[in-house]
Amino acid sequence: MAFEKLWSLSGRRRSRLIVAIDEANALEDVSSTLSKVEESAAGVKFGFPALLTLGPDRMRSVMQEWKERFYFLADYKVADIPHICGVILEQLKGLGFDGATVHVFQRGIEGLDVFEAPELVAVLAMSHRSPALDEGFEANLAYAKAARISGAVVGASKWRFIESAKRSGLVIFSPGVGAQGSELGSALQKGADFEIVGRSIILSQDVRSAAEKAAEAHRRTLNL
Ligand code: NUP
Repeated sequence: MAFEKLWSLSGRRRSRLIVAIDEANALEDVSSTLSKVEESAAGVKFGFPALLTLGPDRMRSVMQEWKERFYFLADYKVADIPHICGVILEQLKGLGFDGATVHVFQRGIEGLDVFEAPELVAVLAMSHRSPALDEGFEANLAYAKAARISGAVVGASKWRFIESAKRSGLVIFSPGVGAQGSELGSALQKGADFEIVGRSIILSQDVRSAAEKAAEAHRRTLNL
């Protein structure tokens, strides 16, 4: 089953929360940050800020230490020629990531020749105004399905796209909640499976209770 580890942690914690850790202070003391969101989040998302702050060695050891407790999603929106996508995805898997975001508009993902890659999550619709991506949404969705990708990023405010990706059976990850303006739980209500939340938790004075509040809002929305 796709995203088995994520669903298992999600069930155990009654959580549909993935916390994006992009802020310097939270990254410098990353173990403390992880311990504050441990009871509320099923997953953690690291992008370039985490890699450029921690470096690959520290990132690997952090994920090794916490691998039983979080699903780790790599958010590098990989979009290169198939060979290089494969090289990058193998390296991300080697660092300890369980899943990784990829773009699909460039095509070629179906031809990846990789030994071991993280589970792929196609960026189908972003949370900001991104007309070029939105215009290609249905074609990119059909392509992602044909390429046997099981997950999709769809911005929390793009309800029509959430519904469409849901009908296709993809596991949907929605960012754009909190700091970018969408209400907690609003994407879940439209059919998203997980909400990716960063600054509204990480920059809070009390990270632990902000994460717990988000998880509670999700529990109420979905009756978890
Ligand atoms: O469309 C996207 N929007 C988005 O915000 C795709 C993403 N991957 N993200 C990521 O989600 C973004 O890189 C950040 O790490 C997180 C949202 O964080 P925040 O706006 O809740 O702080």
